Amino acid sequence: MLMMTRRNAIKNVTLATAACATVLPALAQPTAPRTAAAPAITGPFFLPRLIPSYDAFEPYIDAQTMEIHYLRHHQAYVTNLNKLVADHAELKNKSVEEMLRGLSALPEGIRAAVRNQGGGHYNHSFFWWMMRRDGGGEPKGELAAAIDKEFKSFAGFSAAFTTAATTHFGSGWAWLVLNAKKRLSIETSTNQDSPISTAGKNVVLGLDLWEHAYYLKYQNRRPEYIAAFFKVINWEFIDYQYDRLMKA
Ligand code: MN3
Repeated sequence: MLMMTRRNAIKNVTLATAACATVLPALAQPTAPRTAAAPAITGPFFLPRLIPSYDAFEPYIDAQTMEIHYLRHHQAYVTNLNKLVADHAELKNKSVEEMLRGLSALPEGIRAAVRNQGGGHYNHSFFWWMMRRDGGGEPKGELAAAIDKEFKSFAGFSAAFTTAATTHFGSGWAWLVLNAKKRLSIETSTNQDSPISTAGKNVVLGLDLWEHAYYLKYQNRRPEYIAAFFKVINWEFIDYQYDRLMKA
């Protein structure tokens, strides 16, 4: 477990609520000893406690990658976002989701920084939810029907998602997005750009395509990493997420 005060733990739950718009206690995953202490935590935003253990997704996503990705990369977005908020009163009292949905309303001088650091925090907070130990398989219920309608079959969806993720040039993310008309589509974004910065769009599923997400284990073999991700997808959460967005 991360060494954390009860107060911080409560704040982290609050953050998870803000970042993911939902918390699913039923999906709480088993905990296991972590291999490194958490960094000092300051500021209004915190690393969410969403990873059961760094080796939870072995052998598909290796423990060292998870630890560096979570404690170093995600923490850096959190730290930088906190610096921004400390320096800019107009960001006070906004959730990271509000910032990203309202980028155009922000002063031009800080827009890119919020987009990058806030996007990094939001996307990663979501990403940890999207995976689980013994995950994989296929969605059920309404999402399964919607995927069949849009992509003919789950195989059609996974093939299209894999192609988009494989051919995306450079760093970014691959997404399954629900648009304002409640239709599903696959898209990719560069850097830490989030689909939610486009009006009416919401994220159903996302995959981190930055090399820091896979290079230690897969080096330049991004297609193998994408296939591995499909083995750990937390479809229970994705199904719930889709149902919630459809009712919104
Ligand atoms: Mn990342």
